[in-house]
Amino acid sequence: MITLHGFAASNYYNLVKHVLLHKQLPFKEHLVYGGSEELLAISPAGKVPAITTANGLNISESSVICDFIEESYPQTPLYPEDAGERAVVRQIMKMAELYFELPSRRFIPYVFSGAEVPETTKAEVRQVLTRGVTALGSVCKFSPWIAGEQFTMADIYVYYVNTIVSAFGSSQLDWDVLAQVPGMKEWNESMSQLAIAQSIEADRQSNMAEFMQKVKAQIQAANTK
Ligand SMILES: N[C@@H](CCC(=O)N[C@@H](CS)C(=O)NCC(=O)O)C(=O)O
Repeated sequence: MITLHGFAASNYYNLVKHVLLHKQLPFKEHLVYGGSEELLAISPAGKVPAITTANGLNISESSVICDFIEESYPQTPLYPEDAGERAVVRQIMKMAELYFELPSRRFIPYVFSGAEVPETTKAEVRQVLTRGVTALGSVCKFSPWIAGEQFTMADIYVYYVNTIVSAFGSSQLDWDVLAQVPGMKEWNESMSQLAIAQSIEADRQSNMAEFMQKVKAQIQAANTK
């Protein structure tokens, strides 16, 4: 059986969990936070999520885990059969990671430490997000799913990326980023209604207080060094 390592407040953790639930694969959850030796032993970069496969192999990096799950458990496929269509799905995922997720994450250290975000950082993030808006606006179809008629890995991936983009877009940039991509808000709303998304959201909320305590403890430890 697969073990999923990490914590439910993580959007990356949640996207992998959504894939496992969508494919109805049995898995165990192992609660482990960033910055721990325990996590480093499983995930070489100390990042959440990681999985341990049924054969005992540890794998990290969300998109790599998604591909491993799809290749090992092809039932209820999440990628199209056609190589070109698969590339389009992966292109959407990569664009969401590079131009939506990663720039939005630049706010996290400031938000957690309570520091003011410099205007230069805000401008840089806005510039990369603008690239993402243009790119995703051009490749996403929302008819009804993000890459077209088939529900794919990109639907799951981008939905969890968007949790970060909308939270920080509104709180730090006063900008409704998702509204800039025609059709994205409506699609995002349909994704949020899925039973799997709702159960993952409930788990996320249950984990938030403990996760924030861990973050505060890490900041205090770093400040007293
Ligand atoms: N590239 C990684 C990023 C994962 C990531 O940034 N996870 C966060 C939690 S949402 C994390 O582990 N943060 C702890 C840290 O950066 O030390 C992936 O795609 O899985």
